[in-house]
Amino acid sequence: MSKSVTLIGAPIQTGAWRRGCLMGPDALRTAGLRAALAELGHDVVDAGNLHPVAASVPPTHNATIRDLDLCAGWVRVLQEAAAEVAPDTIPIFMGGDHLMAAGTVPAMAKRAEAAGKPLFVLWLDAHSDIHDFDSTDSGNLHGTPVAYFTGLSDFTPQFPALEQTVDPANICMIGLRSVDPHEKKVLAASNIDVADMRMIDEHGIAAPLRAFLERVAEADGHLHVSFDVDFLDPDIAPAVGTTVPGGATFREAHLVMEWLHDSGLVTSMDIAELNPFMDDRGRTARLMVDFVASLFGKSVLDRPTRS
Ligand code: 4U7
Ligand code: MN
Ligand code: MN
Ligand code: MN
Repeated sequence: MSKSVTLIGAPIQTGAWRRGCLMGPDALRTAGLRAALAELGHDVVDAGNLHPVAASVPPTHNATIRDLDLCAGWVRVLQEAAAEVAPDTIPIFMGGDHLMAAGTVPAMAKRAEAAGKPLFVLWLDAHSDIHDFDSTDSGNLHGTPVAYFTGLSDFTPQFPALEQTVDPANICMIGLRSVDPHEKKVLAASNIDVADMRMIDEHGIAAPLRAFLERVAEADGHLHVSFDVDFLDPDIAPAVGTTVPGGATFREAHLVMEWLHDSGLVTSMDIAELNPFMDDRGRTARLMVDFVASLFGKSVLDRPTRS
């Protein structure tokens, strides 16, 4: 089925310690994201890149936080721009570091609410990104978006107050393998559905995904997929700032994309943390294009592969 897809570049990099995510949107364009989706019969518009607006926000108690003003400006710009996305199109937000999700997810939660539906979030990541201004040890705000958009921690007045938060019970995290002590406590106390790499080794990646997709379908929800490139094993996807060994394999990630396509449930997506400066001849960017194409219907056979 042909879909309307809008590509939106979010070249934010101040949430990450290592610079380079700024080039993420252009690397995805160079790797042929638009053509790959158009070839599948989709109607694709590239809306270009968003630009940061300098904000001046009060300091937090934690003096280690990096680039707070620029980060806060980006969160606001992203929330406003994502709120403009037409209801009948699937936006692909091309990051940019993962703080982008502090802008995209709240806007998608509002969009779902306007359609009378709950928003579900599939978080594909090595990390849980559930720190807050006080708990972050690194001071890098790309480790915080989940605590913000769930309302589990208060990020005001630096980040906008949220009209619509995401119910932690509607979040599924797959691929975790680097979780800080504070994050472990928060996850243990929350009802976020978590499949860490050990669980994937023991039960396969399809089991937690299937259970989650069934829940989304049952609730007739919208589904936002937030794909942090470091979900993947660094051997296949070297273009990330923080490499964590033992990530998802090529086939595991493809299977997730294929299942997402078959579910027909995905209404929006982030591609986060692609750092082309760390890449090996564009290989990670091309790989990500291939994964997104699978999510949008690229398949091996032109017939159903399961009944
Ligand atoms: B990403 C980290 F300490 N938890 O807070 C931190 F391990 O968007 C990493 O998932 C955060 O890549 C990673 O800095 C953020 C660290
Ligand atoms: Mn992340
Ligand atoms: Mn990560
Ligand atoms: Mn990262």
